[in-house]
Amino acid sequence: MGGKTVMNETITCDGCGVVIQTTNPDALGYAPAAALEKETIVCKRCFRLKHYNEVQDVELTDDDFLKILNTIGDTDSLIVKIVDIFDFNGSWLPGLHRFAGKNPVLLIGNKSDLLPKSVKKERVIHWMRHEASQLGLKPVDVMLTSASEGKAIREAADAIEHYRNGKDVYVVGCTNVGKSTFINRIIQEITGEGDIITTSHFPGTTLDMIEIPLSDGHVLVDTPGIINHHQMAHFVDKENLKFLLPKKEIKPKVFQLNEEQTLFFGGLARFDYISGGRRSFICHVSNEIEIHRTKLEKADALYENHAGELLKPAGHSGAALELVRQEWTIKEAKTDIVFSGLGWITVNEPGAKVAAYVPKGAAVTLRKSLI
Ligand SMILES: Nc1nc2c(ncn2[C@@H]2O[C@H](COP(=O)(O)OP(=O)(O)OP(=O)(O)O)[C@@H](O)[C@H]2O)c(=O)[nH]1
Ligand SMILES: [Mg+2]
Repeated sequence: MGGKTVMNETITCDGCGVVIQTTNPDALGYAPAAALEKETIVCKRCFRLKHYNEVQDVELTDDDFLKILNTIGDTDSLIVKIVDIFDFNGSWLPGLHRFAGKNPVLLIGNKSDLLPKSVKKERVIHWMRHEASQLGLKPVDVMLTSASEGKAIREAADAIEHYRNGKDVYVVGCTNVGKSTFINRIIQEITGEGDIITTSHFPGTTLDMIEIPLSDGHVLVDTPGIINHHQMAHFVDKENLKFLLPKKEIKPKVFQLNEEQTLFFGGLARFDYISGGRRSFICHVSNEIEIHRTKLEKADALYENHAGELLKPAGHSGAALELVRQEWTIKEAKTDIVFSGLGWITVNEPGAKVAAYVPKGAAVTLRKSLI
């Protein structure tokens, strides 16, 4: 690990994969000439991310990232697809077959530390396998890890070694699912070296492929995450991302609601309980997001007057978001109403008439309960 990554005489950043240049401090990939003498070379953007948790915007587009990933289809390799178990559908990456080609796929649900401790791991893996098959993917195996806490990393590394059959490995997935954190952990397991690759809660941290040499001359490759514009993270300001992404185990909050009561999730989403008698709703959202209860008849005015203040975070600069409403009568016992990227509400008994509101462009869906 470490050392200069020389490909066609270009030097790339060990943190994000971008090509290093030493001439323009404001352009992508800048590093002062002296930095090239170091064993680990990082660009200015990675340096600032790591030390100040501050992100420099880049001019790379979705197309640039797709172009990078499209080269994987022509390889003979193992694909490790990582999803965020907290935002399974939002981080699913529907177009995988387009760039994975015919290569086998190992599916990993990451961020297991966010699920309540009472949840059985086997159940979640079973649920993931079922969802994957519904979405048209037949993975060679399904695993559940916590890259940040180092849980099941050894098992994942062993599975990768087993399924790669002496080939290269590409780790792919949506932005922010924890690909780089996962690879850092694997490196740590094997070599003992600490965080080499830059990770952050900002979408779009890794900018190009980063090759990690394996013992047999093959490589394990970190890739830039595809940005899913439907994810909640894109509706809030950078400084509010930290409220959105949970860091710790989610504590389910139970609300006993009467008919015609409303819950607000900060200023980002709204849930109306319309009819079905007094009943309980179990909310699984980041502990940092405040849930505010009110009467349905007062909800519109409350949002109009207090989005960004009482109901925060809201949209950019605290502005109210254009929330789009969807209504259902819950038909199945144990249904989750999923606010993509924000969490979900579990409804245990059928018969409730409800409405959910999310920012225009974000997704809200029903699913068989995860927990
Ligand atoms: N709770 C929790 N957070 C995690 C875990 N793994 C990664 N994270 C956090 O998720 C965020 C994104 O992690 P990265 O490793 O940068 O994600 P990535 O998939 O490489 O993102 P891109 O490079 O943008 O594609 C960071 O804030 C990580 O700390 C995990 O297992 N549990
Ligand atoms: Mg990354």
